[in-house]
Amino acid sequence: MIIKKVADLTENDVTPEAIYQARRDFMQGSLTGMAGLAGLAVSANTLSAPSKIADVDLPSPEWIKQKINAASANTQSISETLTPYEHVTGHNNFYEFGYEKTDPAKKSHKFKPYPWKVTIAGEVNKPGDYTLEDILSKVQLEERIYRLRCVEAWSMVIPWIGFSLADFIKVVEPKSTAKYVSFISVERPKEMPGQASAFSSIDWPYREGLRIDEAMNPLSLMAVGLYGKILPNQNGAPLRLVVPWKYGFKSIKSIVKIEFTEKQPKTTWNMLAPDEYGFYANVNPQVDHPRWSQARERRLPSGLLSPNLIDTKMFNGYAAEVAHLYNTMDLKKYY
Ligand SMILES: Nc1nc2c(c(=O)[nH]1)N[C@H]1C(S)=C(S)[C@@H](COP(=O)(O)O)O[C@H]1N2
Ligand SMILES: [Mo]
Repeated sequence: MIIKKVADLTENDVTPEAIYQARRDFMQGSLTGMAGLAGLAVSANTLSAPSKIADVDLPSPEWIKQKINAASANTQSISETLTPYEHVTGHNNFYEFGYEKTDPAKKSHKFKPYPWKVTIAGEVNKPGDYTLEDILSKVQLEERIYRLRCVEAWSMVIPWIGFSLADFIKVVEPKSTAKYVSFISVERPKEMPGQASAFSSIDWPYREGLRIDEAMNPLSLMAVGLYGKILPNQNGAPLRLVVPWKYGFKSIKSIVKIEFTEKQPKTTWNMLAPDEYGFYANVNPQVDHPRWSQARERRLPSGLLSPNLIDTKMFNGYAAEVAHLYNTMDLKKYY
């Protein structure tokens, strides 16, 4: 592989995770690679014309719109510019709907996120099925502006609407044996063309996990909206995790199950390529991905002429809030 200077990197150099995996499968002679190869040409960002956020009205029950409207406003000060709505909702990773960045926006119309329920299982005193309405009646919604840093070295700044994961965890009362929290995404191949594809290299459903102290950190957010509106399908409707100090793949979308476990749970990208994607996946400019540098990132919107490269910060700029969680760990080993 040709090593380029970071300044010369374009989207085509930083191969999306799944396409890389498909290419690797192909080299090993499996059928899954064929589709991957066909998809190798990563399309340029052809985003549709900006929509006025005020006009955005996604189909959803009235009760959730009201909850989102009543969410308390963001209070932290943030000096960075918000990534425009059309980029936040037009450039996505959601492999259930396809590998291309524009697939989730284009191919998620059939997906029906309401009504919704989440199964709580494992080491808790209050397991069971919780409807979304039930969950939202027990927590407070607020706006939080977070950076989102994808492992592919692009990033955005997104105003989420959500609730503190810790607040909901307290509701279900974990036992002392609960050391990890595992999250599972929805599996609906009839509504999700990426899951229906025989060429997908992912073993569905998508899964992720956190250590319980990471899950309880005040920064860990469960999002139900963005830009003051309900979460669009392509961003993980109706309920997704946002862990801003970790690479984006930890922020699992469309969650249907949360299980409290004694052992570290399996996670999708780690299962696919353990040398490249660890369980921890903390944003760290000093620990490079085996195939590219993590020292810098392209802040979207970014184009060929104005790539908008910025330095990546330790823990994505959240070191003050989370560095203590990893005091005794070698972050090169636990990447
Ligand atoms: N279920 C599921 N969750 C997922 C993904 C996915 O493919 N499936 N992609 C992850 C990756 S790699 C990133 S960068 C973020 C992107 O979130 P966004 O599309 O809302 O920006 O979602 C994460 N959550
Ligand atoms: Mo990502």
